[in-house]
Amino acid sequence: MGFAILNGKIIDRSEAKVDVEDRGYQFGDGVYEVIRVYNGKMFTVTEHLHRFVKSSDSIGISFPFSSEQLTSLLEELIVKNNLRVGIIYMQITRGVAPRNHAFPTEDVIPTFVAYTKEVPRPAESLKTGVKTILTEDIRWLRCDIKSLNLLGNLLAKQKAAEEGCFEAIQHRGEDVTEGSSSNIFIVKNGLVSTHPSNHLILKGITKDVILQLCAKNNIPLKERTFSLEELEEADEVFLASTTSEVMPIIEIAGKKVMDGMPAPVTKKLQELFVQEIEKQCGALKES
Ligand code: DCS
Repeated sequence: MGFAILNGKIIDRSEAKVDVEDRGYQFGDGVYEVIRVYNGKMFTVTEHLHRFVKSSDSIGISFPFSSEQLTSLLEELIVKNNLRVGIIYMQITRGVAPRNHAFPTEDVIPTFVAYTKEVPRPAESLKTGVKTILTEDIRWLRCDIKSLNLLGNLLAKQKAAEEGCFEAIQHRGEDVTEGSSSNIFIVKNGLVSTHPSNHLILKGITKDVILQLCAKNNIPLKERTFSLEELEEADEVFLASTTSEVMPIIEIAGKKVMDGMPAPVTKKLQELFVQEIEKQCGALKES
């Protein structure tokens, strides 16, 4: 099982226990992050920690570490767990207090937990692409906070799983927002479009890397809301997330995207994304 971090200490993972009155357990009163690890090195760690602190601040949990402290703790955890390719999952909750919806009035120590998991790169799906469904976005209006409350996302992903699909593309009425655990991009006549980073979606770190790669490589990109009709008529569609990287979408609600094969702009961005990983984490093994 390896080791985990509980409130700043690295301990045996089997000893990392949560109180029944932890507010994360009872209310989902907390925030989380997932960081990719390649070759034992964290990818875009600064960006993830920045978003973690921002999510935490936005619900009034004061972050108990400096970014430098947390980075070195996470590095230590990777070494102790001998993690090469995988993820770090971490979360912070408001802490343990007698159950009451309102925040505790006395000082409560937030509960911080982190652990690692081996997760290979999804080599096969990156090559062939994945299938998706469409579902109404029923989530709250602060999707920019990486909250532990994921019920809307879970119901969407479960619906996808039941239909043998990898992801659910959510929409509010006619407007496409994002996947249940990813950001969604379309390509039409060479222009890449993705939902603006506002309260309706999570500002993905992978999305931000793609935005920078497009800017640097003269690939036209616009952050704008696009419709279900535009999604249906797109030349290419792909999703982006920490675990899935730049993942081609080849089918939506039973209909093929063009000829149902990963297409040139998506493939170009996959190539540029791998170069970015290799810049930060060293060469990736051919899989
Ligand atoms: N949108 C939602 C709702 C997400 O949950 C995620 C990632 C993203 C977008 C993409 O963000 P990143 O590019 O920063 O990963 N969700 C994480 C998760 O829950 N597991 O892995 C990634």
